[in-house]
Amino acid sequence: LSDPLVREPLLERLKALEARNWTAKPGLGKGEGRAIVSPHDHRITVGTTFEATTAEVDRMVHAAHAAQVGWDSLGGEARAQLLERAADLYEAHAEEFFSLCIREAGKTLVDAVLEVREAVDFLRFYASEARRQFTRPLPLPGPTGEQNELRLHGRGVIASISPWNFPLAIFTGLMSAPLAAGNAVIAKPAGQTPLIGALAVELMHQAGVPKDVVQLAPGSGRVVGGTLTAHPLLAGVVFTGSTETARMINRTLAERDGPIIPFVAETGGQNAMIVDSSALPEQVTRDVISSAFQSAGQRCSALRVLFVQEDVADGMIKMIAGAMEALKVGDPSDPATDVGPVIDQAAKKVLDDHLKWLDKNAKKICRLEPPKEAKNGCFVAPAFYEIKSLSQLDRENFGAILHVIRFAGDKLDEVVEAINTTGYGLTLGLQSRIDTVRDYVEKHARVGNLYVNRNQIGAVVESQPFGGEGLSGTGPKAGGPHYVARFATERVTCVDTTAAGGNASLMA
Ligand code: UN1
Repeated sequence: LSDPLVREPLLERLKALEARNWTAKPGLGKGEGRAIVSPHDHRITVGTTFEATTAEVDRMVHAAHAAQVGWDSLGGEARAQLLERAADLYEAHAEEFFSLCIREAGKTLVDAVLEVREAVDFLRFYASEARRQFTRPLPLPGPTGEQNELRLHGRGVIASISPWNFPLAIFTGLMSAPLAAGNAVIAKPAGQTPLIGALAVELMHQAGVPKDVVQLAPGSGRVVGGTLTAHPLLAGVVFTGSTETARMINRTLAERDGPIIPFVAETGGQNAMIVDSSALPEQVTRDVISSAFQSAGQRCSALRVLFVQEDVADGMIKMIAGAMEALKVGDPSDPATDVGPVIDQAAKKVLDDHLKWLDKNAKKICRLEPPKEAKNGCFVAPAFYEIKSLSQLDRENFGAILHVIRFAGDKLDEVVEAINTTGYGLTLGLQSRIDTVRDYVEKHARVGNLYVNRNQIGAVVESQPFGGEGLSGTGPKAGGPHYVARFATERVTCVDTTAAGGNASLMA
């Protein structure tokens, strides 16, 4: 993108795509229409979504249930090939996805490119997992004359409930892992970003995944999410979003009729970075800026609380504040923009309220100005405040607000304990050149992803399986070796291969 020969023609093609009017419709039926507007400028309408009603969701689950056995019996190899074909189609339609990521979700161009890359990685990786675990039975030990085998099968219909902050990547991950395992999927995109989800599902169908096997269910959490999770035919739920919504889903699952089913949730975080006096200041500055402010801080992996050893704190804080001043906040379709809008007015209000609280209870270090066009959009410019202790923050603040706390060099154990005490356990950054410090943090910090001497966002599928523990989610890790099997049921077949069959042993 830094090469004008690549960037300029791409920007022209993206400009041309702005004329498109997009639609998201439930898999079956019509539902009710609602306009989707751009978070950076509410005067721009990106398209229309038709929300699924309770009756439509019910019909979709029944159709998916009827189609699932056929999908499961295709086997891992055939499903892998279809997911790989979908990955090719995603790549062929990458620019439409860029355009939608920018306009519907307010992503910067760089984030839009990363988003499509990650979605394609999920499709290819879960395809390879279908091949690895779902094509041959696993032979199990046993005495001579007995053959034992374990096979993985899809469980049935899985509800895939995904967030707006990765409207393509996470949407695709949560849809394709259960598909790889032989399930039918009802994919509920976030209320803010159904148009991206609609294009994704359309490409799945074009790739050859049957229409009833993967269906789009746009709509509200209450109507679509509520009906899906309470449905007696449902065989599992996979969810990424807030910890509160995960609790609500858990309650619905506990009270519903029907089988006991798995719930895979990836939720919030209160992510910290620990910087000691052996860290390299330039590197810390670069990594803090991207961890805290890229994607306008709207990543569950993002850095919220920076712990800096007091001996180096003044210098570090100054360098970070200086680097913040260089960030450009504004229109996400401008390739020079570093920080775009937040997703909607409700998100902005929560962050603005937190900033008001910080103005009263913390020390302001740096706060950028929102851009001129802010009045038509949802902007919360990056902010940096010093607080006294982590216990002052009672919840995750999902935006570009960074807090810093100083700690004494001999109090590393207390810092790690404070981080564990939040109950969240998603990402943790550590900037230190001291091996014993790293060993200590690795042993004691209860987090899912520890990043040492680098930024703490942008987990790569397969190389850095992603997900937390405690209030941050159930696991297994997305993009990791245990994820797809979580959506499968295990069946063991035991065959007596002696001539006499099973009765011989009864008579002996
Ligand atoms: C999320 O924001 O919900 O590592 C999780 C990363 C992303 C985080 C996704 N994969 O930054």
